[in-house]
Amino acid sequence: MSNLGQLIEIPTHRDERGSLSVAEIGGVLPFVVRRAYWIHGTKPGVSRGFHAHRKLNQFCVCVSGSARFLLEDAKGRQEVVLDRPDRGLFVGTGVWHEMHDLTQDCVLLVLADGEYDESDYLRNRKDMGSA
Ligand code: T46
Repeated sequence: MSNLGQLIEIPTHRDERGSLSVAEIGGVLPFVVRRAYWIHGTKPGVSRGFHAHRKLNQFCVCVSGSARFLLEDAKGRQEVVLDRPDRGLFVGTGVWHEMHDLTQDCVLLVLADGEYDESDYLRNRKDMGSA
């Protein structure tokens, strides 16, 4: 199977109060974070994404609920379900990604290594080779 998105266990401190997960440089974060955004309140049956990025790298965590990622590049496809706040998915440049089956309680946190830039989006699968 193709390994387009890297699943990463996030160090988590668990005690009698609950849990605290940490993503930091030198730990699980492979880049300096320049932007954070989160997707929530997704309507039932709605899918999102459907693009790749030319330069952007991202680290995605479902801090609540779950979502199914479909990842694709010229070499293959991979499906990943994110359903734990202590596990992240690294999605690098040039990887087509779609998010499906977001639960109503899904809060999908995304940490990115760049600011928002519409020109970084590849929205046609046929342009994937040019990333
Ligand atoms: C991605 C997946 C995982 C901004 O103005 N600033 C931002 O930083 C972002 C991320 C979005 N927007 C605006 C652009 C659109 O008008 O928010 C609106 C919704 O964004 P979009 O349709 O791109 O959302 P998704 O869920 O399809 O994709 C998002 C990210 O845009 C994308 O980079 O990799 O989540």
